[in-house]
Amino acid sequence: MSTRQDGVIPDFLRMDDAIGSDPANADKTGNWQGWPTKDLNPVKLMDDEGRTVRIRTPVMDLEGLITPTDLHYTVQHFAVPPVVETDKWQLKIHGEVKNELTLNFDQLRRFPGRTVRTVMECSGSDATFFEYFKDEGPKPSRTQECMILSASEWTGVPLAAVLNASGLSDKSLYVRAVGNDEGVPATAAEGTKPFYYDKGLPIQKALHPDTILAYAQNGQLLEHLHGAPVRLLVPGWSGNWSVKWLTDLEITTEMPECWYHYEFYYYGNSVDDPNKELITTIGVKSIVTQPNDDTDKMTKGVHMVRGYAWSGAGAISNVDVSVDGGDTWHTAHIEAPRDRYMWVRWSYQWNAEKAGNYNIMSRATDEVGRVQSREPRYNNMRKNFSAIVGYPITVE
Ligand SMILES: Nc1nc2c(c(=O)[nH]1)N[C@H]1C(S)=C(S)[C@@H](COP(=O)(O)O)O[C@H]1N2
Ligand SMILES: [Mo]
Repeated sequence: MSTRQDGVIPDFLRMDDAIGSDPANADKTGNWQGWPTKDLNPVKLMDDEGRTVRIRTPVMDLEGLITPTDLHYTVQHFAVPPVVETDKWQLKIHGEVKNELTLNFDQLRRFPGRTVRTVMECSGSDATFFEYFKDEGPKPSRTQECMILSASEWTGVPLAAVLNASGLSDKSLYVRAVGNDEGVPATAAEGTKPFYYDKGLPIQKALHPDTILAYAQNGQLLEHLHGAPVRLLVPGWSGNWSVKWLTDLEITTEMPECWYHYEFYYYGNSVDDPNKELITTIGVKSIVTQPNDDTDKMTKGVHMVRGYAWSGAGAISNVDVSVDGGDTWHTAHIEAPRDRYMWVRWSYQWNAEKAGNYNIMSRATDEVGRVQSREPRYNNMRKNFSAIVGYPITVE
């Protein structure tokens, strides 16, 4: 990168207008390019070498729709796998196909590209609210804890293009996507052998044009923590389907028995529940970000209530806001665009004229008619909390 040094300005940086900076800036601290933005602090976990291995997103402090990549949450169940150089990477497509394929990075990028903007939510996001709703735990602070929820623009090639090139048959019904990270889950039965993270995507979702093999995020090649060189991206479905560090696509006739299917990311009452349900599409959900969830007092007057709303099943059609704990609801303004997989920002102008106690809530509805629920869908794994949360506020 070229910077101005010792008063020598290379020709390509020269412009006709004056260069320099207002003298007042000399007193200001901070990095020039970033100043004077508010410092955003994701919750982070480091490995022994001081490298970031886990990130939680400060959603309460975000503006706009795209989560900057360094604030985008990360989840991986096993240790972060070794870095694979892009030019050494290979993807094997095998199993129930006419031609088994091995693609390198260049060959993958010869397929026509596609960019998808989507919210990504981990099934474990907001899990502590299940205890809170049962009066078994304190109220979680999304501000303090940050969230396992983000949104990005992902660029890659449709998985369908690669599958079609390998030749599918009537018997090609699932795509088992395998990552390069290996381990044994902490809760696995004794004697469980180490395995690579994998998920078995049904062919219908695999062939959807928005399901992509992504190699870039927010305008840059993927970072290692997000699954470089190439990851699967399954918009609308819970984050755990978007397998990172892809090595293999195994096409199968039967649903493959992936450990994370019915041992971890499922709905049920217990591990032995005979009616366990695989978690796929994410719920319809909204959160209030302003006032943030650590605020309990406000002054009389006009306040903007703001937040995000999203759904895995379709665009958001409606957001309603209540300040009286759900007795009466008011239509919030939804800020464009309303993209199919993205969250929307919404706002509601609240004229808090009278002192007293209030309880702020938001309720999202999506285009297929799903309405955010008051009661959580309880399940023993505490997955996919999406219920309406109330925020008590005293106006003084
Ligand atoms: N290979 C691999 N892919 C994975 C996981 C994993 O443990 N290993 N975790 C999944 C889960 S649970 C989530 S929520 C998303 C998170 O993607 P991100 O870290 O890029 O945000 O990745 C998914 N893909
Ligand atoms: Mo997740």
